[in-house]
Order: sequence, then C-alpha cells, then structure tokens
Amino acid sequence: MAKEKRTVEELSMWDDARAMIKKARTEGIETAWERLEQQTPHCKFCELGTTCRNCTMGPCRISPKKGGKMQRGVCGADADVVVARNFGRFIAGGAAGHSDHGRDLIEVLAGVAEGQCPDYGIRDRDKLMRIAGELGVETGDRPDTEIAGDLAEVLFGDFGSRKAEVAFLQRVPARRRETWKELGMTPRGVDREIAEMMHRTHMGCDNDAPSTLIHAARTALADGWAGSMIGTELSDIIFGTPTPSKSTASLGVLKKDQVNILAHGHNPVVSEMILAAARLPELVDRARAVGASGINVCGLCCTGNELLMRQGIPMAGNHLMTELSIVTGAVEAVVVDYQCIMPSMVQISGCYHTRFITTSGKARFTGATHFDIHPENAMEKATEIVSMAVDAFAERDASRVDIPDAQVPIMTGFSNEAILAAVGGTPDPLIEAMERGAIRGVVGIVGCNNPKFTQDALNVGLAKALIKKDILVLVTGCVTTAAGKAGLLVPEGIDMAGPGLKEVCGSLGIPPVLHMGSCVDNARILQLCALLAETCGVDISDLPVAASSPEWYSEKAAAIGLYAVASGIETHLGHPPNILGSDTVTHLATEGLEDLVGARFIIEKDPEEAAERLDRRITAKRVGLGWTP
Ligand code: MSK
Repeated sequence: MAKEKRTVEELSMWDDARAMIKKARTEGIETAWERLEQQTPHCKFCELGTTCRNCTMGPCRISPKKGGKMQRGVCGADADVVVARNFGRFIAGGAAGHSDHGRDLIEVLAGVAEGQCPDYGIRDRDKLMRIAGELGVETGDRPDTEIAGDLAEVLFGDFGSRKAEVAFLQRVPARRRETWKELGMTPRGVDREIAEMMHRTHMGCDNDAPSTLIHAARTALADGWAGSMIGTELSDIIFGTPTPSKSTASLGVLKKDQVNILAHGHNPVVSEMILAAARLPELVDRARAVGASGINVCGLCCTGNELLMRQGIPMAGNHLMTELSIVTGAVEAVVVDYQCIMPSMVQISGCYHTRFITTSGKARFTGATHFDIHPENAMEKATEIVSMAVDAFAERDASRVDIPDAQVPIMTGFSNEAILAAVGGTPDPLIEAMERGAIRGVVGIVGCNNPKFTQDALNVGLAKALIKKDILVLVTGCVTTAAGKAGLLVPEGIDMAGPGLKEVCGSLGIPPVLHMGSCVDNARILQLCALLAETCGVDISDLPVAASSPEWYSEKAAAIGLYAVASGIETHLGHPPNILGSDTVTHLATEGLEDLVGARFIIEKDPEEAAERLDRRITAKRVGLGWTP
C-alpha cells in the first residue's frame, strides 16, 4: 500500500515504466505516483467509507471510535447505513459506465439496421443469427438489417423498466436464478436498477445496510448479465468475434520512424474507425510526405484490448502506462473515448507535440481538441483526426524521444467461441480435463493498476502462482498487458505452469493464461461459467472457479467483483473497497454473502497467499463435485 517516498523500483515492476518515470521526473512532469504521494495520508473517514455528502444537513462523518461522539449523521444514519449507501452508489457508477457503453453498441446496431451508419456493418453474421435466435428474434429468410433492427429493439428493452428480467438471464443456470428470485436480486432493467440504487440511497429511504447491499448486487448483476454482455455480444456482431492471433506489448511497440497514434478508452466504436482511417492509402502517403515511414496505431487500456482481440493491434500499456506513454515524446496523438482516462494526460500532452483528442460528448476534457463523433460521421471524423496526427509528426522533437526498446510477443483472441473451437466445439473436453485434475480450476484475473501497489506485481505474481498450481488463468482489462509483459500470454508460458496445464495447453498450442478481452468482456467469463455449470448440471457456485481483481481502482471493477460474487464466483481483491467503517457491511461482503449467494469476497495483498486461498476454494469445490482434490 502507499508509502511515502518509494523508490522507482517500488513503483513499477517494469523497466519501460521505470525508465519513463525517471524521464518524467527529469523533465519536471508530474505523474499519478507523485500525486498519490501528495494525497497521502488520505482522509481516514473517507477510507472507512463513513463520510456522507448525500444531503446538505451534512456533510457528516461517523467516528470509528465506538461509543464516542459522532456515531450518527445529522439525519441519524449510523456507520452501517452510510457505508452501505456509499458502496451502493459506487456500484451504480460502475454499472452505469459499462452499461452505457453497451447501449452505445445497440445504437450503432440500430443505425446499421436503419442504414444510417454506412461506416459500420455486420462482420459476424453467424453470431447475429445465433444471438437473434437465442433472444427470440425471428430469423428465417429475413434481411440481416431487419433482424439487426429487431435485435436492437429487444436489447433496448433491457434498459427499461417493463421487464421482469433482462434478456440474457436465460443463460443463467436454473438454481442460480432461483437464488436470485428468493433474494429479490433478479436484474430487471439496467437503468431501472441504477435509478433505484440512487433512489434507495437518497436521505430517508433504504436505511438497512443488508437491504441496500442486496440491491447493489442486483444493480451489479444488471451490469454483468445485461449492460456488459450486450457490449460484448454486439461488438462481436459489428466488429467480428475474436479468434486467436499474435501481437506485441510494452512501450516498445511505439515506432521511432512512424506517426504514433494511441487509442485509449473502452469502446471500439471510435477506435475501429481510427484504425481504418490510419490504413487509408492517402493518409499513409501523407505520413510519408512528412518524413514518417507509416502510421502506427497502438492501444492503451480497454479500447486497446478491443483492437488487440480483433485486429491484433499492439498494446502500448495498461492504466499506469497511459501517462508514461506520452513521456516517450514519440506520440503524435492520443485519441480517447471514455473511462479510465486520466485528466492529467491533457497537461502531459501539452509538454510535448502530442495532440490529445476527445471524441465523446460524455467525456470532454478541458484543454483537449474535441471531435464530436457519432456513428453517422465516424469515418469522416476519424480521417480528420489521423490527418491531425500526421501533421503533428513534423513538430516532434527528436532530442526528447526515448522509446524503451523491448517488445514482448503475446497471443490474444480467446473469445468463448475460440476456446470452444480449440477444444473441439463443446465444453466436454474442458470439463474432462478439469475432472481429471489436469486443469484443477479456472480463475479470471481482471481489472486495473493502482499506484498504491507496485505496478503489476500483484497481477503478475498471482497469475504465476496460480498456473503453477495447474489453475488456468483468464485475463481481461489491464491485467492483459501485465500478463503479456511477464511472458504468460504465449504458448511458451507453459514453462512456468504446473504439469497438468503444461500437458493440456501444450497439446493445444495455447498459453496458460488466456486473453479474453476488455472490461466489458468479463461477460464472456460469466457466460463460460454458466455454460460449464449447465453442462455439469450444477450451479455456478459449485464449480472450481474464482475471480480476482488484484490492483483494482475503479467503480467498474467493484461492479464486476460484485456481479461475480452474486453469480456464485468467489472473488479476490488486493485491497478492500471503502467499507471497513461498517462491521455489518464488511462481514456481509467477506462472510455473509457465502450463505446467501454461495460466494464472497476475499481480501489479500500478498500474491502467494491469495493464490493459496483461491486454491483452497477450488479444492473444496472439486471435492464437492466428487473430483480428486
Ligand atoms: S481499463 S477499469 S483501469 S481494467 Fe478497462 Fe483498465 Fe481497470 Fe480501466
């Protein structure tokens, strides 16, 4: 956790990050690590989750000292109520982010259906037919656009308040659905659950912490089984379902002699167009005319993951590499959509020739150059943006360019469709390998970086410890680049794995850590778990599977963790959310949820110990299924 004056080696485990942190310091550029130092120590009340700003009788603080003053806010809310309300709103923020992303994909699909978005189309027609059929949309001989339009209508309905449950809930095993029904946790509509979360946490409403937390779980489930799942499935339909391919990662993917454009954010709707524009012959010629040998589009964070999964675009870095990528002095443009974009990137861009370009009306940054991109004008605007980046190349100061040279090979593209294809088309061979113990279990490691941790040390340490125990690891989000840089995303990574994983992954020619996509693509992991449970005839909570978000920071990561737990998947976090000020909430999260939904959160900052605890869970579940431990 955060200490003052850490050495550069304690800030990140990577050479490329350390080199750029030093360069930033030499050039007088402040990064997240310096700002964390300035903010430390943090407000104790806020850390405990016991501050309330929900009305103007306050703001209030609840003292952690039992029996003393300030045990209740002005309205009478105690620590349990305040912590639960704050956590509920935190979850609502995360669910809103993922789900609004999903809604943007529905709008593109509807636009394609109506002929309003000529720059987009249906790249995976089979998947369109399959999802349409699954959700009750008539297919037959109808034109694709009609089917797409009807599918968009069904999915728009998932955001409203007129349904008893969201559409993809039919993927959930029956026992799990029964549990949710009994608990009043069945997600009805995305916007409804988020709005209700805000309503319940208004002063004078839900003043019972467990009740508030049950609704927080319902809100998170609306994210996982609707908002995020829609985002994933429609991205596949519109941009193609990922298949295994090779690429590279680290800051070394930037090219000294090319126009470098970084796509940052989450939604492929814009970044796919930037990539398409960068491949236009006239823009490549224009780049050559200004002295560059080409145009190099690389990814950051999750829109990078989206491009990586489908187009093999290299990854420049994860969350804490975003500021540092600009410090290379070799970036002509950072093009962002939304989420996880540090506002400081505008100031850092201003220290170089870098153009910082925003594209979404939902994510404006003071000082940025804004292009208002809509599905109707995307390619035209993307072309203007790439032109701007090409022009910026002429302003690059060669004396300030320093690109760390290591480029690490990675393998990507493991959608559920690709995984099932690799094992012969059905989940049976995977279950057989699990039953005989070659794959003892499966853990999804997902989420972020947080400057409170040595960058990626926990992400990588946990992945390595798990594969040694023959536990297959699935990664998404910012853990992807971490695993890639550690050599875990190539088939040769099996050298670090246990004998069982070595045998299975070796025979399939796949890495022991599989990249499944971006943050919204955690929905792929949910779907895979549901499929395994259905095939085994059990609930998800009976499977030897778990999740982890070791270095998480965002509201979205908290929502992911909560939908995983509510779906029956035990979830490890490297540090707790701000809930420790309430014994009731903390106990429910780390113990009580087990009785309700068959899973709970575990908090552990040591990777080896975290792996042990996840292994214990997996072993218990194996025994429960009658499999060897
Ligand atoms: S981008 S939410 S830092 S994974 Fe999805 Fe990375 Fe976490 Fe953002």
